[in-house]
Amino acid sequence: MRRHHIVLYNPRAPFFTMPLALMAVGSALDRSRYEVTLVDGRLERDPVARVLDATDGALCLGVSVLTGSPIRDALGVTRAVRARHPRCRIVWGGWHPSLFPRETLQEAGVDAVVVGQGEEAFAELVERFASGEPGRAGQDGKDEQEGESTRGGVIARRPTRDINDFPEHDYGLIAVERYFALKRERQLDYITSQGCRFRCTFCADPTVYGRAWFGLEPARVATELLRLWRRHRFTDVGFQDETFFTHTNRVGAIAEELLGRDLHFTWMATMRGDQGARLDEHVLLACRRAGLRRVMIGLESGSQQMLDWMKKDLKLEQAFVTAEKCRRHGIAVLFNLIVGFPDEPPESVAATLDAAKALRALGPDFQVALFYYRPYPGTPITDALARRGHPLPRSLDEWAAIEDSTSHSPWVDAGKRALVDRFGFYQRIGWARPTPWRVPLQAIARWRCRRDVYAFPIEKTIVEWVRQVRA
Ligand code: B12
Ligand code: SF4
Repeated sequence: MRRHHIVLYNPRAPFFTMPLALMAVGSALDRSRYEVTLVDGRLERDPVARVLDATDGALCLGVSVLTGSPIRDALGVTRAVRARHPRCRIVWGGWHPSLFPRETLQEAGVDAVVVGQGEEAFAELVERFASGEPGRAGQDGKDEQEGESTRGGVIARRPTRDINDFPEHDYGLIAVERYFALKRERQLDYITSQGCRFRCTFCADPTVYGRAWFGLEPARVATELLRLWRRHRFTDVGFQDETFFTHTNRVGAIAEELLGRDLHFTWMATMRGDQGARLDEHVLLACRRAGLRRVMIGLESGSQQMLDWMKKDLKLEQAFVTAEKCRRHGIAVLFNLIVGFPDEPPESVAATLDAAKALRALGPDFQVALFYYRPYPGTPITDALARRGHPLPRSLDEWAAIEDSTSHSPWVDAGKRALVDRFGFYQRIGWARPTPWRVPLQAIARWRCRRDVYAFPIEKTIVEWVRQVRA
């Protein structure tokens, strides 16, 4: 029997994390009936040409779309395929279409949107396309009405299921070695859970997954990683979960399973500031022995008032307890911080920079990354902004441009932006691992940070100039 061809497209993005979402939906298709090709825009010189070629005669193109610049790329590919291959059904899934299904269907090329978890919904859609049931494109585009859409097209949504019910992700869908080369390390990306139990008001996860959480069985994680390691010989794993450390017992069991299989690679995972503080010492030790080298913590703010406002549900002290515990066990930490929340007072920004300094001073293994707040959709903060009349993007094209300018986050004035940018530079240099050329600069950088003196940033200008000349 001839297999139908399904093409999956991952838009261009700044990093080379493996396209786990499309691997998940592609792996859930019946491969005896469907041939799956995954195209990643980040790996292609001309993504549109590559997708046009791949979709020639294909039944369906599935596109994974995050808010921001990936939308622009997704639109380009979608419009080109719609024009060249009008019979190929086009389905958008992922975070942005999940939050704006109806608006996404306004785009003429999109025939269907999958909201939330994609495995089951996409498999069902594809079955329907294959059998010619509703959702089938005519020569001139959409010709069927169904689901909740008002303009034609389908909105497919299935109750979130336990991810243990789904098949193993097929890494054969991607050119694993190319990702290793682009990342400049043999790091495999892997995900052990979906959803999050918390309720931070700047984050879309509670909206998309309704605070549900499902985690793979520890034995399955270790078995799959062992199989993957035999095939790909990676040296590190990046666990891309929202919060890997959600359940202490499960994390401990994963560590024990890895140790039991004598797996020798390091790994990094996401953690909340409070989770580390609560984590039993023996579990953290087991993780360390099993290869844990670094955790990434979204601390967001150094102001307790701000943390309470965004319902982060953690005490600042807990983040410091976590940091100290990690230091004792030789585990590096990257803290992500955000400034410029709506109406954030200057004292709160100052408190965040102070927390960043204190954490950074723990040693070169303790890094901080500072981001500016942006009103991403599907979050209570953004909804509140809309209610008070703050202008927000309205179309796909406008959401695509949200990262292009500062106009969507006007709560940081030019002065504060300069302060944060300069602080970011000096803290990076000041507490980085010393090298002969860095040492004199480090003394100045630390002095500046300690005293909050960032005027006339001549060292910053010189370093940036040298970097530019070298590039
Ligand atoms: C890896 C990652 C990235 C990578 C993208 C890698 C890639 N594939 O291109 C990078 C680092 C580039 C990235 C960027 C951004 N990211 Co990001 N990222 C993640 C992360 C950690 C993992 C994504 C993943 O692979 N998950 C595993 C898969 C299996 O789950 P999934 O993505 O939810 O996919 C399921 C469904 O969504 C659906 N689905 C997804 N795609 C498709 C496609 C089709 C056709 C179908 C049918 C279904 C479907 O089915 C999948 C299986 O159930 C998530 C957090 C998380 N753990 O999910 C954040 C997350 C997706 N990112 C987020 C954000 C905010 C961003 C940024 C907008 C901003 C930022 N500063 O990080 C930028 C995007 C803009 C840009 N310029 O690229 C938000 C999403 C918000 C949103 N509205 O898009 C998340 C959820 C983090 C969070 N909690 O806020 N990110
Ligand atoms: S920011 Fe992290 S902890 Fe908070 S709701 Fe989102 S995924 Fe969960």
